[in-house]
Amino acid sequence: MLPAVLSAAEVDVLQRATDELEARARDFEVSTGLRGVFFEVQSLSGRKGEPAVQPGALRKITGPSKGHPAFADLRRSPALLALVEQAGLRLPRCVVDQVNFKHPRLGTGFPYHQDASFLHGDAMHDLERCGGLNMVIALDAADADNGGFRVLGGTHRPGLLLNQHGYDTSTMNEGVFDEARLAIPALHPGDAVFFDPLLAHGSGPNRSDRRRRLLTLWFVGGAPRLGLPLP
Ligand SMILES: O=C(O)CCC(=O)C(=O)O
Repeated sequence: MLPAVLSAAEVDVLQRATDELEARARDFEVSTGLRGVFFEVQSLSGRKGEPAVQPGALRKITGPSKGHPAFADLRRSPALLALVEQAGLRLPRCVVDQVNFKHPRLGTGFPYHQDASFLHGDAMHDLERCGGLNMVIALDAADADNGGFRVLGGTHRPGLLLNQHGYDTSTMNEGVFDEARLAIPALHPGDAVFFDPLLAHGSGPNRSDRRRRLLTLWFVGGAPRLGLPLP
């Protein structure tokens, strides 16, 4: 865990950018893609593919960098990339960016999973070849009560569990990974958790009256291939 990876001013910019993207989805009743950004709605159960619990209630935005310059700037932020390099990943490039929402009393959990199982193509190839590092950054204070980020210590060691797709997102995927070393770090806005793409993690429901928004950024190592544009 790294405290204050983003300053209060940077958090403020990203909170406003999140509000702007959220406003674009205010009438959405089902998950919808819009100009390269995917807005996944929050259903009552937490299952994907079900209607929004109320119009505009979101669970996740995938690719906010395609919809707002503040996220595009974050993705290629020299300060952030330098931290990732210091953590041991050479020539990092960001391959995934997302914002996850947990609305007060409505936000459901994210089942335990390993992010690496959701990479493919060039990104997966570079992960296998050069390694990777994933990061979450809190946009709101997060703790066990409002669905704070949970990690399952040591679960990266046995490697990638196959066939993780298609799990029921209304569950926590209990019993799949070793939960003996569960940790729920209390995060302030701007604090980050860096973790191995093989480390199983997730989060519980928001049982509080406080909202909880979390950025996720996935990096893989290795210079971009010659002739291919930077993502
Ligand atoms: O938002 C969270 O608490 C969990 C995020 C997560 O596990 C993910 O997006 O892969």
